[in-house]
Amino acid sequence: MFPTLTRMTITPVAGYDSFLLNLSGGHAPWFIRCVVMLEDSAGNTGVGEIPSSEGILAGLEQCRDLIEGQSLRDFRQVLTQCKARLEGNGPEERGRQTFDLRVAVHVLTAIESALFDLYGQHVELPVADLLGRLGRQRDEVEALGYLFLLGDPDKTDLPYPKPPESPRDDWDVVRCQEALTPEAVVRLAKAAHARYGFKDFKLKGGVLSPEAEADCIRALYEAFPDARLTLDPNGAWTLDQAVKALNPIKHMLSYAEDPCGQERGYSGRETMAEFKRRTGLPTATNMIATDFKQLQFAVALNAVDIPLADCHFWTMQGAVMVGELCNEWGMTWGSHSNNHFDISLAMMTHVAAACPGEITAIDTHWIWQDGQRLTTEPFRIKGGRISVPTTPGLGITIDKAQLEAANRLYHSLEVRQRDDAMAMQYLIDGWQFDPRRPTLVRD
Ligand code: GKR
Ligand code: MG
Repeated sequence: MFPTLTRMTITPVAGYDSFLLNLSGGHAPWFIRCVVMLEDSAGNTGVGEIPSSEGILAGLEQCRDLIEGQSLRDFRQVLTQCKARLEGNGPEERGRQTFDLRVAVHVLTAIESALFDLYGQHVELPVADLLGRLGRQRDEVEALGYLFLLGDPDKTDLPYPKPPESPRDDWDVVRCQEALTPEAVVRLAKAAHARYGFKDFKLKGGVLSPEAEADCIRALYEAFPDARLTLDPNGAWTLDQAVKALNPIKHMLSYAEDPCGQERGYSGRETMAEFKRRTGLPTATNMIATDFKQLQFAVALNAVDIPLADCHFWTMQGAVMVGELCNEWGMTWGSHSNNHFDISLAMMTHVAAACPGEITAIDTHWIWQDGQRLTTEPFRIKGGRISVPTTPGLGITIDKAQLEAANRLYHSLEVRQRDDAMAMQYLIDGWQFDPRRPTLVRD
């Protein structure tokens, strides 16, 4: 006997963030997310976490009557109906920011996650065992150390987190301080390695000149010669700039993430294919293969080796489908991330655990949020790995007090959409986003 879905609760939340720089600007001291909780008549609760925006909150509301009152047995039909209703809102585009601005796919993922969590609890299986054709493929998921260049928080009057008076380790200190040089990047990597044991690192680029960012990779390579390294300028560079900056360091990189994008009448998929031909470097993307149609074109052009199929914008089942295709086609699955809480960490872990074949270490921003939590026991990164739980569902329990506090923080702010330009304007007067110009290159 399957329980009935009794109530959906939508809770926008906020957490604190450091002054992380990227092509979109500088992260504000807060990031916002949205938590969806579904209760059923058996007394269980399923959860999902996605980015938040007014469009996303409205999209979730739009699906409420398709969910509440339905049987958990029909959870796939519920998802199909929600998808159809959201598609009725019209086509959407990812946009040119570093982050994905679509509504429908995010909304669907939050509902999907909560439904899989409930279904898993009902049939007493972890979500990883339910996703995809093959179910769980691994008991541990590798994560990479996601490094950023950081702005100086003291150049703003914004409430960025400060190093604690008695820091637990160097990571507690460095994640709150300016980092704009190769030495500072290596210090971040060493501190993250000491706490989390990462074997691989990704540096977010699109901030300094391509050559200055290549120098950061040189320094990382010297410090961690065995790590899989990558650099991600979010398509800011021209094809020629990307080849010039990365060719000399290609032996240090395992792959290049979105090194170039659309230019002079050529699509990003075309320039990435040309980049691969000219450098021989494998490429990864979370910008030019973000749905199945785009993936088809990317594969046809041989533009991408590693689609970073973040479940938040592919759906959990969609991300695993990409993993299955990668496995069949000799490509490598990976996952992108944005700032997130521990519910998303659980979602990404289950998805990665269900992808067959060799996958690359998943992205996670969690190290920047570590210490903040919405669940009673966030998954931990140890030795660069996250254990996949064997408990039913997502294997997490919401900490109601923490959730309420994060919701209060959200309501105390006026932030309703991610905006990285606001903080950047403290560093450069009148700064505006330009998808083709690194954030600190403005002469
Ligand atoms: O958090 O600033 C950031 C990143 O730039 C993020 O917005 C990107 O979506 O992590 C992302 C990426 O790999 O492009
Ligand atoms: Mg990326």
